[in-house]
Amino acid sequence: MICGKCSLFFKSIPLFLNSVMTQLPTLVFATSNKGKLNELQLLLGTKMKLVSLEELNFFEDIPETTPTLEGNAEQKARFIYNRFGLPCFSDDSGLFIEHLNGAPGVDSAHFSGSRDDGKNIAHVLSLLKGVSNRSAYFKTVFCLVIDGLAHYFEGSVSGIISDQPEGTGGFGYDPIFIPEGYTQTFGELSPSVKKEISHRSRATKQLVEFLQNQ
Ligand code: ITT
Repeated sequence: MICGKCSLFFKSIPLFLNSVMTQLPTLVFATSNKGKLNELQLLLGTKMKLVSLEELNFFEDIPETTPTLEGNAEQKARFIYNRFGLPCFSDDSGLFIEHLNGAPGVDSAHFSGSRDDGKNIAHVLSLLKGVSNRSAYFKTVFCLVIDGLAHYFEGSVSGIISDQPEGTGGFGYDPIFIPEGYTQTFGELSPSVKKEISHRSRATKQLVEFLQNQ
């Protein structure tokens, strides 16, 4: 059983009755990105039930005003922890492109000036037009807040940026990211490949290990 502290809180909240009945430990995931939520639930399988912000009837924008993934991840997790008093974790992630000196990085979600994935992809491809160095990596930082204390977990995956978008799987920049050792983008590869090698899967393994040792 994972982390007694994480499952304690739902006893007082009828919303989580299903989880109580299935005896699954639950943990709030402080994200409004459905792509991340789906991936995390796939990664955790039956180990844990994630509680989304939607299930908490929370639909506000959480401020992300620091210059680092770590800072933003902690800002998001603490915001929700302070609001609901529940253990929770967040994911701040980004695509870091060598030729662009690490951009879009922490600005990945709105690199083109909007949160539109298609526009963000088009902006990256226009900046890399004719560029031969297409090396990049995805990095994610999780911040878990339990009992007011912040714990961090991270993962990254290296690869290259394709010449054009390929595939419709995943979310964000997946259609233009070809992970090292593969010839297709995350958008084309089966979700099981991303589940195995992604930045998020690496951070998730550490999170699960930490919770199992609580
Ligand atoms: P939350 O803050 O609510 O979690 P967000 O989309 O704003 O959602 P971030 O601030 O961490 O999340 O932005 C990260 C952006 O990087 C995300 O919007 C995607 O465009 C991109 N990204 C992150 N992980 C990705 C992945 O696995 N595949 C493709 N793109 C990804």
